[in-house]
Amino acid sequence: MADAQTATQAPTITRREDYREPDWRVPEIALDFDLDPAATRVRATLQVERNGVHDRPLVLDGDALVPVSVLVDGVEATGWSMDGPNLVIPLTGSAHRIDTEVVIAPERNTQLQGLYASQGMLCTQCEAEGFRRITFFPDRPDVLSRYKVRMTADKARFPVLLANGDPIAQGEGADGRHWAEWHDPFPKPSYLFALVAGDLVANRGSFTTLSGRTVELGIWVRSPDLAKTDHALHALKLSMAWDEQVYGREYDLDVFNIVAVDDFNFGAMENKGLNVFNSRYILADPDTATDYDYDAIAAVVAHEYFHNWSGNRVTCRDWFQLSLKEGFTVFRDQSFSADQGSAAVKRIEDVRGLRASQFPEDSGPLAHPVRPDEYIEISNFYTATIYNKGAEVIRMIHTILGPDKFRAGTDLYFQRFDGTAATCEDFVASMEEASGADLSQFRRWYTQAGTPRVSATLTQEGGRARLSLRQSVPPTPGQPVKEPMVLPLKIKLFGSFTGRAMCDEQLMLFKDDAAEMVFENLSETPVLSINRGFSAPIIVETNRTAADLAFLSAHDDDPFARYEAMQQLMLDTLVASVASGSADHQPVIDAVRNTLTDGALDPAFIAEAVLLPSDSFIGDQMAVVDPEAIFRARESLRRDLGMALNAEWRAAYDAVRANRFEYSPTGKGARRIKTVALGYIAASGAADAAALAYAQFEGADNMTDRQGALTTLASGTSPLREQAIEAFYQRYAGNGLVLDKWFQTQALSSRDDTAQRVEALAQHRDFTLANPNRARALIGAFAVNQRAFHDISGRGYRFVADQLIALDRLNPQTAAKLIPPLGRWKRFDAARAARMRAELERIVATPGLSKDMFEQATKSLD
Ligand code: 0A1
Ligand code: ZN
Repeated sequence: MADAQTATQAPTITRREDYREPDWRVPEIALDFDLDPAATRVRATLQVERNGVHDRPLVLDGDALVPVSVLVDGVEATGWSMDGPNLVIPLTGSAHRIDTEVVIAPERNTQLQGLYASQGMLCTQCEAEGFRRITFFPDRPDVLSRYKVRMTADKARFPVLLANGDPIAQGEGADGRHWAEWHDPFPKPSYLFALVAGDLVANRGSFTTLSGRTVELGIWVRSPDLAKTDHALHALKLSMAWDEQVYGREYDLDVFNIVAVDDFNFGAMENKGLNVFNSRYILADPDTATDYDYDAIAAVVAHEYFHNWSGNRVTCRDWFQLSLKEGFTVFRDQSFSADQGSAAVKRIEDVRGLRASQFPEDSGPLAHPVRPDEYIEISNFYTATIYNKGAEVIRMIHTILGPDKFRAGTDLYFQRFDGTAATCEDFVASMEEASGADLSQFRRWYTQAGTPRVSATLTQEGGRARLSLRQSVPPTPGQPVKEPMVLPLKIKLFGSFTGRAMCDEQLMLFKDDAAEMVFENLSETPVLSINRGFSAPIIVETNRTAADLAFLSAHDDDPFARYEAMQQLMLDTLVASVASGSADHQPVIDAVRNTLTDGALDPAFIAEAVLLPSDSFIGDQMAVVDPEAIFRARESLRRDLGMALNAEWRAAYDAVRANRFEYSPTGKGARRIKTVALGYIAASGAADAAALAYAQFEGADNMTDRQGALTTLASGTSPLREQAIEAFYQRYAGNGLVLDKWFQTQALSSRDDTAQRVEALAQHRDFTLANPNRARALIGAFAVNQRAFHDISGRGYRFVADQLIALDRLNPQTAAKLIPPLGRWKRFDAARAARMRAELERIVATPGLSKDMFEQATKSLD
């Protein structure tokens, strides 16, 4: 394996402070591909220019490439040498033409970086450092070039040939081969290069831009999938219009193509004019995709499209600046999705996601700042911190500046840095310059890791209330001591008697270790609503009672705060129950009844609000996680909620039971509440629950209802469980994306025997580690099933480690992403911690381990 290294070799650490401008620039590159899965010949012509005055040679990055020929200014070169994987060419002048030729084997590329084969097509993935697996090049984001690409391939196998930019010419060659040429007029870094060759068909559309230009759109898939592309095409058009309206950003080429591929390490990739997508984020029809899938498709299509400006037109100077494009673009796609449906529900989903993935990362061994200081393998830094915390940082700037000044800031940023490779500092400075705000202390959000904690205490004396705040940021690896952060806190008080607001919402910028806020002339006892809308990505502890929380869950006028109050009430109850073996469930039952029967509320919001926090989020609140006690406490509360509100759940269920599928906010809300209600009916132990679930499973006219029913059955003990699992498998045999759901649903089951069943599923004929979606569906899902993974026997740890060691040989990037659950050993009891560490040590000791895995596993042992 190319980037294999043994654990004994010292890893190369790349540091942000070592950044230096490139020695050579490459304003032009022409690539000529003779495509063949077994042996693709790549000829590259680079126009190189010396950058500044120096005598350093041209160093071209390579990864597992062997030069067939090297020419300098048209003449066979002799002075070149290899420095490890890289090609070093001494040059005397200030500008030269370099020609290289290599041969690569896409069909043997199991890493899925560079040029690879997937289901009969050839495609590329170059971010972050995949281009060097295709040709020798200064593979760093601050080298921007204009690309001309020519592809030749067998016409029958690869009738469609796509690359970045606009199509220029095409024609027939000899022996059944044909060719096509594409030119991209916009200078771009190599990580945005893409080509695709395959037997594909397109769902075509067009979009007329703000200034009246027509853009031809194409969603390219294999022909059986064509009927599943309308939703993605529609989402693309909505995204193009939204970016014009909200950010004034217009698309710039004549064509915009998206290609769906089945084997893909991440979600999708924003290559200029030629986005390549994991097919799970393109293909949808009601029978095979859930509402969650539909929403995710729209969000990812938007995300990749928005990168055309935030990422492509303005790119990153180096990979430490990754959040410059990712945090900003996630904020943009979140805002887009919020504008398409319920903004409140979207915010709840985003915060739930942040708490499930970023908060644990920020409190564990892999914690790093939004702008990291060093890395061994950059692929390991495509994290929830860079993406989701990065988005929260941009959201806070938006909150502090307000929408108009924020927009003035982004206009300035895009105008000033268009066509360049910029830094996070450039972004923040643009925001300051356009708004007049001082963001100096705010910059700590880019440099300090760890989730800030705020304790908020409200005390009352007569008509006056005093809010006392304290903040702290916990130590993280390499950062033992932290400075106070700027925390934008949205705050409001409500009267506990009338339920009325006692003041307008205040935006407090909390900047010091401690602060106070005084409220005068209060006519009744106030209840505190704080961090409304989740205005800062922090953990807040308050002195609010169960009664205060129940009150807010019914009266707060900010839907997020209302949801949050309910979550906190549930969490306090569950944590008390884990600690003492039981707790008073009545306040939760009353609050849930109140919300569930409030006819003024959006059903989609109700469905979110009445869901209990996950096992792992409950675990995150505890000093030592006890997976069994958490599971018992949660099941007990679920059962009591199910029984006490039996009539209400059934009424909610019956109200939407006969709905026909419609993809709309109302339709989605109805389906969501339906499956949540079904879950509670099953939790109550009702005799008819399995039959009800099976009827929903069988009669469903959409995947949301069908998978929802399967999920309920999969955690139960009814014989209908096996029947449903088998029927689902038969119905969707051959549909890879739906089979992923089949594996995932079983891996997430809360049954006692999940670990055994998952081990058996790993032997199933449809299981393969070669497809990242399939590996994530079984191994990734199982590793976040807190109860099953942390089985005291340690079999869950052993199984995951075995799988990751095997996966690392094929696909280090995907394997390394699945390490974090094992790295959480410090949060568990001594017996579990020892077993988890033992598996990490076994991984580190594996001969030929990739540097991706080496970095994740060794850091996780610290
Ligand atoms: N830039 C993409 C994410 C991405 C990163 C790396 C990849 O391959 C190793 C693929 C995609 C995005 O933000 O969508
Ligand atoms: Zn992105």
